[in-house]
Amino acid sequence: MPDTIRNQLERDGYVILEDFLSRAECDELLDAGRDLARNLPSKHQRTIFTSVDGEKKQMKEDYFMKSNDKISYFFEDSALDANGDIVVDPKFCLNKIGHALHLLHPIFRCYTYSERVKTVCRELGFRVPCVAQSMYIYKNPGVGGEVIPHQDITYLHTEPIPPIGFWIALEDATIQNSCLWVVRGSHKSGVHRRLVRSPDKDGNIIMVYDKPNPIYPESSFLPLPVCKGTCILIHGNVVHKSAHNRSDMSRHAYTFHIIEKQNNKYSPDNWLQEGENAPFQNVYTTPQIV
Ligand SMILES: O=C(O)CCC(=O)C(=O)O
Repeated sequence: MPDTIRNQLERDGYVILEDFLSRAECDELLDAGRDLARNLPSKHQRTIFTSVDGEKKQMKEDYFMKSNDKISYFFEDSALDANGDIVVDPKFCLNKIGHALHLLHPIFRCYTYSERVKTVCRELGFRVPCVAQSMYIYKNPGVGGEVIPHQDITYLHTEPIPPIGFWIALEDATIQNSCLWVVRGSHKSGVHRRLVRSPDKDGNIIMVYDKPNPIYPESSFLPLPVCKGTCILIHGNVVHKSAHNRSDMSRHAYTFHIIEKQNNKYSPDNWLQEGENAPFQNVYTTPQIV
């Protein structure tokens, strides 16, 4: 069988596309990410994002739930004190920005709806590939928090065709500065857990996990160090993670998720829903705005 990206994704659960962006293109995105980080929200609007023990906390947050159609800022757990004051170098205080960069920011929009993305979607066999969300991930030196092992389908549940993540390294991602780690082939093991809207409509918990996160043996993970400009395609069911960045180098990345809209069910229980201001736009028919 020819080693097409479709076959690789089916076999391994991920695909490494080297030189997806040039160094200059990465620099343009890096500048955009750094520019955004220079305009931090005021003290009372600061929300932490951590995948470790903040899971429940941020799910209650309106700010998180309403970020589907906004450019919202999420801080590192260790960057804020209890009053919301920044206790690290402010240029390193962000965990990520999301989840509508692809709709609202001209530079991120241009790269998300690019010819290269369309080509990959065609090669993967998508019929109506739509962008559901986008994030700029900072993974800043010293403070960049751990991302616990997870499958993206836990958060963006679609059936029968899983979502695909495009994860683009804007800087070299190494073991030292916390590259992605994957469990190769784990996408063949079903959906391990789901984050769903809470049935308790009167309570203040909006989202709940249906089960605890499974324990994945450390030895099953494979590191994916990649050069600046590489795109890693991530199957929605493949287990992946990244460690706390304890190095003195940042590891910025831009990522977005594509879902198939034809003959595929996007769960109404997902935290992120399509809205008037957050349409899931078709990659093939959305023009690239330069
Ligand atoms: O960039 C990272 O460190 C992890 C990103 C990730 O796992 C995700 O977005 O699903």
